[in-house]
Amino acid sequence: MNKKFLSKAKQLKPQLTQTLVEIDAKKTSLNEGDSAVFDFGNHYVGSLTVQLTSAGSPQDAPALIKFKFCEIAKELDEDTSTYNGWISKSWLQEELIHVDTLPCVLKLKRRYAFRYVKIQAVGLSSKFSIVINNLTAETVTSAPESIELCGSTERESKIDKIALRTLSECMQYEFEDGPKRDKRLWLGDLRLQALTNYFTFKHNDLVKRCLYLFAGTCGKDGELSQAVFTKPKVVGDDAYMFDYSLLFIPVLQEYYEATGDRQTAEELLPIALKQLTLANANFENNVIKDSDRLGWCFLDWNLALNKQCGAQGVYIYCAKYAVKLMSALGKDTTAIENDIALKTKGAIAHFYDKEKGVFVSGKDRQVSYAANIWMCLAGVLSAAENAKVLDKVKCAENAVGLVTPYAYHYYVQALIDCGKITEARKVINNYWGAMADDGADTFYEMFDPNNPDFSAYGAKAVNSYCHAWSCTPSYFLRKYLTEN
Ligand code: RAM
Repeated sequence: MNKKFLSKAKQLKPQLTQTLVEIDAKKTSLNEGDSAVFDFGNHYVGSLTVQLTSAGSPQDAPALIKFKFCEIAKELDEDTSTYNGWISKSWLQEELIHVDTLPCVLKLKRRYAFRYVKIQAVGLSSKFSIVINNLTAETVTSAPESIELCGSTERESKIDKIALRTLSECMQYEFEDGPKRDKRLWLGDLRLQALTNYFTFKHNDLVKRCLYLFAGTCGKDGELSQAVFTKPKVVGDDAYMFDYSLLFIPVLQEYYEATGDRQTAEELLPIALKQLTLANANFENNVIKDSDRLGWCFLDWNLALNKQCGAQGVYIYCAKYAVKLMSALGKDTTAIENDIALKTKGAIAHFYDKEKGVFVSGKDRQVSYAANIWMCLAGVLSAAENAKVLDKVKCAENAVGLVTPYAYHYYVQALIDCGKITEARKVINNYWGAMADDGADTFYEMFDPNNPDFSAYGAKAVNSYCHAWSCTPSYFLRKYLTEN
């Protein structure tokens, strides 16, 4: 723990703006077994207060009431009693509450992410019913209010609106990955949130706070955790991912570019560079070693994906950001540039399949979008060659596809980098547009257009439907796709 860094992070803790959103429940009356759904009309993050009374005879038994909070309408019908996913069912936003005395003002103290609230009278006596008078959500965010929408068509403006809401809902005391789950600061997610933030909310101190939270919690050897917990006290996760640790470098470089805050850049540069040194231990003859360990490197939630080639791409990509940052700070970059040249050579020799015209990964020489995207982003070939690579992947048989907006972000960026602007726009309109067509108020954690029920967790009841890493259309539209 670096106390100095953590005290900086503490000083930057933002105020949350609270807003009350009320629904008149029109005296909805429920007998035992009945339920009612209340629609707040948009996605919110906050707590809930419900005003309840009883009707009929005097209340001769406690009322046992179930609350279910849903981000999207489809979740309302999800049977969670049979949940068998591999992450905890405690993430399901459900409460079973006894109310001994009616009338009462029932405040549910937890913070939820929701648009819909389903209230079910699970246990009452036959002599009385419960009556719901009013629901109030006390919503919270640290995002500054209202940003002008951007987009060259109505559809794009709609995508922008949803993306902005996604980001602002995830802006709390930190940049959270998602307000339903895991409600915490993740490094890979932070990168995309920060990037979009510079073009939208410009809450740059929140990025700074998050940089110091990571820097203040790095392990003894200097490795940055994949995520940081801030409650009950600040602590780094005891898990590390190859790509996430490295992505601290672009986060820092882009922060410096956006703010000119040289002091922070100088102070955190050694930690950023340390990630390269540590990552280097995974290479042999300038080719990254493959690993079977689940979660050693993220890239995407497609569980079939081999990460070897993509990981090397991430390394080179991040090393180039280190060069950019060091050059801006007037430091000598020779050693890193030499390293990049060697790793680039290694990448082409080991992963590039000349015949197929694509990069392949792992001992089975897997062709995947993710591996090729990262090799393009790393720029191991020229932009013109990258354009061909991306075309080839599309035609490749059984190329492993992408299942998260996180991975789709990097796809769009790769397309833009090799000049395929029209195609990049198309991907945004099709992929994020499909979620908009699905009725999204905020964009999802995972979304596979070919398999709407997809969940990497083995059950979609725990999927998050407001996930910040999906907010980047607001970045792309402003930076590349809309004329001022
Ligand atoms: C999910 C988290 C987060 C992401 C990790 C890899 O569990 O919600 O968004 O960074 O996966």
